[in-house]
Order: sequence, then structure tokens, then C-alpha cells
Amino acid sequence: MVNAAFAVWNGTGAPPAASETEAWLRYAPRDAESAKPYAQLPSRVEVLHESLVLDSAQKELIAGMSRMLGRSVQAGSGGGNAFLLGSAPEARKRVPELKLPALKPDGYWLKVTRSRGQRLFLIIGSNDRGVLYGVFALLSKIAREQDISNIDEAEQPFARLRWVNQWDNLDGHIERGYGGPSIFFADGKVRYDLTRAGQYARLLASIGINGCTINNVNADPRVFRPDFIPQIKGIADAFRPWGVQVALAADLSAPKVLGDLDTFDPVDPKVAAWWKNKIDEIYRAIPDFGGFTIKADSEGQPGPSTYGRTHADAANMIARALKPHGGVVFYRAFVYNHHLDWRNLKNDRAKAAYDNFHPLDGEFDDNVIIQIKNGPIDFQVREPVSPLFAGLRRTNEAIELQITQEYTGQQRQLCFLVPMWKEALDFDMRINDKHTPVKALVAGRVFHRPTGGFAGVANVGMDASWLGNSLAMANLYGFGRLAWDPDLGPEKIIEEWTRLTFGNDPEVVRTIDRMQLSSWHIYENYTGPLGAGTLTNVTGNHYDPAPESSERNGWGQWHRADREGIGMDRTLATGTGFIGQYPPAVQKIYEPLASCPDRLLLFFHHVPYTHVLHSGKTVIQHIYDSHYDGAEEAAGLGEQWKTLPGRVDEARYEEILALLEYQAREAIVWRDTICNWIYQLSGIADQKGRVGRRSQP
Ligand code: GCW
Repeated sequence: MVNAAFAVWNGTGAPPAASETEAWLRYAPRDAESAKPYAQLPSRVEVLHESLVLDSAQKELIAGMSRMLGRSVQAGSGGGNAFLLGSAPEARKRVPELKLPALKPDGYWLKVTRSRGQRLFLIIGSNDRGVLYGVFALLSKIAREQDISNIDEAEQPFARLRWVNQWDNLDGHIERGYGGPSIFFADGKVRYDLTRAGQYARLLASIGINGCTINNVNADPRVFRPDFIPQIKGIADAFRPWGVQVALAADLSAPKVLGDLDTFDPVDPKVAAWWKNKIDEIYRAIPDFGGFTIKADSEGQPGPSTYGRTHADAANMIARALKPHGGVVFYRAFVYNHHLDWRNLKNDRAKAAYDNFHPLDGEFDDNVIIQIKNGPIDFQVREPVSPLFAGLRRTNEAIELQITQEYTGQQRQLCFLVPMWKEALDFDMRINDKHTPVKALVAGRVFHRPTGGFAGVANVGMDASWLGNSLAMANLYGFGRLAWDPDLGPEKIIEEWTRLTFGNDPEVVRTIDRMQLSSWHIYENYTGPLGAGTLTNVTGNHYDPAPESSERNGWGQWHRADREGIGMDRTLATGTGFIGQYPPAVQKIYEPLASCPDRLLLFFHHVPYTHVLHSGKTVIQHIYDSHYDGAEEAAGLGEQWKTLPGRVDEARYEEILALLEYQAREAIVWRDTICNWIYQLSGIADQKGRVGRRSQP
């Protein structure tokens, strides 16, 4: 049975409606009353110098103002009131009396001023991209009915590198993509029509994303074939007007598998020369190429270990060829042995990233960034932060967050991830007993690194709503906003997004915000409790409940549930010793049962089912209760949505309702599967007598 709500556009037939594709850039028309406060805004938009990006900025401002305010707004220079768009030096020439704030790369300043009798609305950037970001910020304020009449606001990005990764294969399929086929590739080639690539770049620019790796990190070396590079240039051309750099995932064995050399040993000068030539060739076609994302020696990807070399040998060899062009290497820390012996209780996949990369600290070149997943396992519903963030002090780092909901409902279930990411970014590593939140580490602020930042695995596709569910777009939006300013709270981010996506009706905003903000905990409640992992089908679809699939295999996503108890003992005292990878002050929180927070208990400790949590409940009763609560809360999401007919357009109302009703049913499947499993394993009855009975959906 095909449920219309899940149907994705396959790229043929009528393209989806523009508004859905525009996501949070809808620029919905205003009624006369709410347009009034903006009546004083100029009707002329002047750019202070010519460039592709400024041209986009100008067009965006004109389109956004015209659509929202129903005004005729024109481009052009001349006298009278105007928006002035330009870089700081140009603005200074034009308005010499201006006192400009200091702006970092990509930063902007919005300022209303008067000069020679003209009322000017300045949108000044440290560079062209900054101007574009300023325009988007201004339009967002208008869309959200903010007062801008006397604005004086300078904004700076928290970190330099704010990229998304797409796991797109050249055949058009996206690994862990739930929004339809690739917007970049089909049938082994770059698509002829790259309209969606351009639209994607516009969305990315509107949230400050400045780079995009377009192909899967399980990389296909064919992207380096001479006939492929001009095709990638097509994508770069679609991105360029929006200031988004194109980047590639690189297979380190390319020199060999493409047949040019008989080796890919990173210290072999022939190999280095091959990469240098290849990189020079890329830059001849794409002068603003961003660089590479590299997955090596992981899950079957080739890597330097083939030749007994280190990750630093491999990363630096490529980084040196990129350096003269200003390119960077994001080298992924997601390196682990997926054939671990599960019988050995000291083995622990969580230790792998730190074990592999901490010893290399200080050996990476300045344009290498180690890209670290937020948690030490793999995007589970609840993990502690990776200790590697504190384990690199002379190396650039970036946090990898997963926008595509691989383990968190695959966009068919609502799970707003910003609160989870925010917890990771705010987590205090207490390095040398000083306040050292993860966000400051990844931005390179603690150890004064030249660069660093954020990589979000987005995996948007050809589906009209990009991710297959318009509510899931809050995750893409939120990723960009956090990468720009990780001090923003989830409440602020979701309020922005909801207003931009659904309008300013207070009832709609309140309801959708509440649903989104509660959704991660709800999902956690009916899937994987207390840090045990998602309890999903680890060896299969990463979606359905299948708690036994974690065990007795080499993948290392073990929860170690048996007749007596559950949880991975990662303590220093009796377990795998993983806790020892954290700074001492953090070890002190996680090592003793007395201070380990309930929500991560089973990540760090193996305890009997009768262990009493800080909450006062036993572990087993918590598992039962949280699953029943979660299933009920999931049903509540649909109920909340049902208060909105007539306030949300019908198409989206119906589509989302169908998804939420489906989610409520899935939550019951999860609840019953997990509760029955743990009941059979433990033999301990649910105090409330629910488990083991036939469920009443
Ligand atoms: O979680 C795993 C995914 C793989 C992915 C890998 C990675 C691209 O299941 O599909 O491969 O992570 O991050 O490299």
C-alpha cells in the first residue's frame, strides 16, 4: 500500500509546488495591517559593487519585500532613501562618517541611518557572503513581524566552517536519505537540470551554511575522473551565487582504483603528485572549491592502514595539495573496528575515535579538521558527547551532527534534534577544571586553533519538502542556526522556524513549538531508555524495534541486556575504561553510580533491573513506564495537531496529520516490542500490570 503522505517525488512528472520547496523562505504575503510597520522601508535597493553573491542578495531582498509587503521595490542607484548593500570598505567610501563595527568573515551589520538627507538602510558585510546573510536576516525579521525601524545589529558567525554533508551516491540513491533521490546525481552522472541544487544553496545560505560536500563519504572514486570534474563544476556554478562552496568526499584509494597508479600509499611521492595534479585540475574548473571530506579505514573504506601509515600521513598529504588554493580537509574520526569480539567485555566501540586520533594530536596540518560525531557511538537517541572533543588540543576539530534522522525515526516520526545538539554543544568538558563547553572547542576558541566548525549530515532529496516531511525541516534550519550561533536556545530557534514556515498565528506557533520541543524526549521514551541505545534494528533498517540485533555481533552497539541486568560497563573500575577518556572532572560524574545521571546510566554502567534510579524508580519499571508514557505522548502529538485545521493550509495539515497518526501507531509497536522483550528477559512484572497483556491500540 502506498500512503500518499510518504510518497516522494521521483523526479518525473509535475514538480512540487514552489511554496513547499521554499521551506522557511516562503515570504507569505502580509495583510495591510501587519505590513504597516514596514511602510517606511525604502523602495530602492542599491548594491555598492558588482558580484554574483551581491546580485543574489539584491534579488532576494526585492523578491522578499515585494512578496511579503506587496510593494514595488526596485534595483538601482540614485538619490533618495535606499537599502545599501555592500562590503565594509565600499560602505565606508559611500558613507564616510560611518563607524563600522568589527566584522569577522561572513559577519554582517544591519543599520538604519541618515546621510545627506537620505534615509539609508545599510546591509553591510565583512564580505559578499556577509551581505547576503544580512539580507536573509532582515527578511526573516520582516516575516516574523519584528521591529526593524531603528535597527543597529552586528552578527558574527561563531565558527568559520559551517558545512553540510550529503551522502549521495552517483546512481542517485542517498545513503540514509529519506527525502527522495539525489538532487545532484542520477544514473552515474550529475543531473542535467540542477534547479534544485540552486534552490538548496539558497536555503543553506539563508541559515549561514557556507559549504556542502555533495557525495557520500562511502565515496565513489569516479568523481575524480576527468569527465566528471566538469560536471561537478555545474553544481559549483549553481551554488556560487549563494556563497556555498562545493566539496567532495574522497576515496583515498582513487589513484589506484582509477588505474593511474599501482599504490595509494600516502607517503609515496607518486601518490602525493597524483593528488596535487588532481586538485589543481579541480581548481582550474572550480576556483572556489572547498576541499574534501574523508572517511578512511572505516566500515570497509580504504585508508592509510593498508600501508601501515597514519591518518595524519593521509590527511596532510591531501591538505598540502589543497593549501595553495585555500581548501581544507575534513577528516572523519568515525573510525572503528566493526568486527569487534563481542564476548570480550573489555572491548568497546565507544573508545575507537579517541584511541585512533588522540595519539595523533598535533600532527595534523592547519587546514585539516577532524570531524567528530557528537557521540562516541553513532547518532543514537541518547549518547554522551565524544571525549575526543577534549582529546585534541593542537588539532582543528568540527562536530558532526546528523540532520537526517537515521536512528531517530527517519523523518516519518517527529524528532526535533536541536535540544539534543544543544546539550552536546553546551556540555562542559571541564578541561583543567575550567569551563570548556564543546561549542568553544569545535570553534577552535579554547586552544586558539585557526579554524573549526560544524558539519551536518543533511541528505535532502528531490521530495518537495526536501526531507520527506515538512516538520523535519526544522532540523536543517536548527542546524544552520546553531552553527551560526550555538548560544541560541531551542525555544528561540523553533519559534523562528515555525513563524517562517507556518506564519505568525500565535496558536499555531505555540502548538507547533510545543510539539517540536517535546518530540525528542517522546521518541527517546518509546524507543531506547536510559542511554541504552535506540534498541533499533542495528544490522538492518535502523528503524524498527529489534533490541537483540545489537548483540552477538561485531558492530559494537551492545547494550548487554541479559537475565540479570542491562547496560555497558564503561567504568574504569570494572568496565571497558571508556570513562577514562574524559577529563578528570567529567570522569567523576560518570564513574560513580551515585552521580551518573539516569538518562545515561545504561551507557556507562551495567546494573541489575532492580537498581533504583535517582528518580526513585527501578530500572525495569522506568523502562516500562517510559515506553507507556512515550506511546501516549506520541498519540498526544497528533491530538495537538488536530487543534489546527483551518489555521494551517490543508495540504500540509493533512500530510502531517497522516504522519502523526502513523507515528502514534509505531510508538505502540515500539512500546510493546521493547516491554515484552525486557519482560521475557528479566522475568520481572510491570507493577502496573500492563506488560504481557494483549495491547489495545
Ligand atoms: O551510522 C553509519 C551509517 C552509515 C554511514 C556511517 C558513517 C555513510 O549507518 O550509513 O555511512 O554511519 O557515518 O560513515
